[in-house]
Amino acid sequence: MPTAIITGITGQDGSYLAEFLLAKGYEVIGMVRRSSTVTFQRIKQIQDDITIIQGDLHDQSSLVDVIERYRPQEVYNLAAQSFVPTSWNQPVLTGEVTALGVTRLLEAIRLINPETRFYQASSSEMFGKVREVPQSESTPFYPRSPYGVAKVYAHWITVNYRESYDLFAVSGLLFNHGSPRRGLEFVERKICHGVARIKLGLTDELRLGNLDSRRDWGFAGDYVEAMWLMLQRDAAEDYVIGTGVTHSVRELCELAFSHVGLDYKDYVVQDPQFYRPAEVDILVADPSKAIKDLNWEPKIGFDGLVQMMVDEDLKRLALEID
Ligand code: NAP
Ligand code: F7E
Repeated sequence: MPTAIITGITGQDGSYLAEFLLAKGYEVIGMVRRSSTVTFQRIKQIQDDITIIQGDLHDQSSLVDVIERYRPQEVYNLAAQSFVPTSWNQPVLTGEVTALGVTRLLEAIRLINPETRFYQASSSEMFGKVREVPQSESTPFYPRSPYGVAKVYAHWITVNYRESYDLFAVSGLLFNHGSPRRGLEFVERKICHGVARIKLGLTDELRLGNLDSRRDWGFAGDYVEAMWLMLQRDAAEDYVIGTGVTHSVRELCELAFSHVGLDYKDYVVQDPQFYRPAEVDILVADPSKAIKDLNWEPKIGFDGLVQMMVDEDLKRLALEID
């Protein structure tokens, strides 16, 4: 039975990846940081099937301890300060966790168990002010936030450890992916959750920022399979993962509201507090390398994702107010 360690297992992607690896017969070890409150909401359904160990990307010795104790075949580094606006408020913390945390983990692997295969959760935010459309593995980076800058560092340190020490270390350049487990602060969940609240009469407005920015949104459950596929290859290479289709935040609003028979113009209020100091205007993936090498394709598209998220939030909220 292969062993995999997932950092960030309590996050959206960590929970889907853990379920995916369990179904493949892996022993799954989830690294979680200490918190005064329990953060296991997304993994409660699999808690008896996984092992939880404490560790923090700030703390080198905790990472050494995790690698030493489990000597995993695969490590998936999903932990990060992942919310872009927070990265302007907490740029140093974002750099410590999202950038330097990766070096700490790679060092632990290099020193203790260099046979371990390593996946780094890189991001389309690295393309930022895009140099070409669509974005592929060879598109130059131009990050627009401290988060994007930290992810560029994390990407290059992963490439560098592969080239310097011959580690099997890969970087997955994933475009936006949501799900009913997405954090409430990210725009697709904020909109779908807001629509459900409005439909159920819990509120009568939804305050948003820039409606014109465009993203390539996919379903998180599809994207964790691509992470795993990257680590099953003979050679370590980096891959862009996305749907190849882009939509504006406004289009997302239109679709989510119309799914429940409402018009977004009656409820959405634009609020300057949600605008960013520097925006990423358009992202759209060219996933052709992943389609060819990994035989990977997204199963759920934009419409299916948005409808699933609205329906799940309607169901959940209806139960809560029952
Ligand atoms: P998420 O829901 O925000 O989860 C982040 C995880 O990181 C949580 O489990 C969090 O733990 C953990 N974490 C934060 N700081 C930590 C620290 N210092 N030490 C250990 N763990 C820490 O993020 P996600 O959407 O699942 O994304 C997973 C990864 O993919 C992230 O690296 C993100 O930047 C990257 N990514 C995401 C997308 C996307 O669209 N979702 C696209 C491209 C790349 P707590 O539960 O304790 O907070
Ligand atoms: O913003 C606009 C906002 O915060 C998307 C993370 O998972 O994906 C995510 O980063 C767009 C931006 O995601 C609101 O200005 C308008 O243009 O959902 P978001 P993100 O910044 O693209 C990448 C790939 C990651 O790696 C990240 O970890 O939506 N927008 N109004 C808004 N965004 C938010 N959050 N809230 C609003 O009210």
